Amino acid sequence: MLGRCRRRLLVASGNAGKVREIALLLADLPLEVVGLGAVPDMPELPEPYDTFHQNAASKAQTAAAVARCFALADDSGLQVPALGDRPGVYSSRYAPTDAERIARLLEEMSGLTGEQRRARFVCVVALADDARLLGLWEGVCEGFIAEEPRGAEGFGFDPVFLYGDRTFAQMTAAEKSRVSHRGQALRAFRHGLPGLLNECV
Ligand code: ITT
Repeated sequence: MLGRCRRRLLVASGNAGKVREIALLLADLPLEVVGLGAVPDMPELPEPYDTFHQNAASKAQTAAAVARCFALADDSGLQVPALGDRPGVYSSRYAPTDAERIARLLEEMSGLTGEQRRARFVCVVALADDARLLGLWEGVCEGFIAEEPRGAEGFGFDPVFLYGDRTFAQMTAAEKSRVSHRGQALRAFRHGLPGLLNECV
């Protein structure tokens, strides 16, 4: 039934930083990995839910139904326990730009020290085919929020996310992906993929 779409995987994300990381991690798959640019009539992919799982599933299912091929979506965000796990699933809507999101986070966390600066990134990736959800995979990465931004790599909150003694923005994409929430989720996805592709022939 799914043989027709076996070779094409749409990465259904409008976030260029995510797409770069996902493309790197899927580079050697026996699939043609394409971005949203390959599907000009794709509508906005809304995130109406308050869980990463539901939003990732919804984005993947909508994209796969429109593009009529496999679609992979990523819903992710930063949780800060001292802020009640905010901004969490609302991370991309926390402020209009990456710089403003970082400024707001540092402002909200001013006065917090030590363990109070703990944070975690969460990523859920979903795979769908023609509106049918095939699977969900999750990754979590624990760290701390730095007092000020450091580094120029990556995207989003990377300049303030401390993993060990470096921020994610001080790591190469390959170094970040070895430990990151997205790297973990995509490695789990890759592990499950051969079975899914066999089922889909
Ligand atoms: P798509 O829905 O089109 O994929 P988006 O940016 O709207 O793009 P999300 O709703 O999943 O995606 O929001 C994720 C936000 O969480 C993102 O904008 C960053 O602010 C933050 N984020 C997620 N993963 C990150 C990472 O690896 N490094 C830095 N910030 C990250």
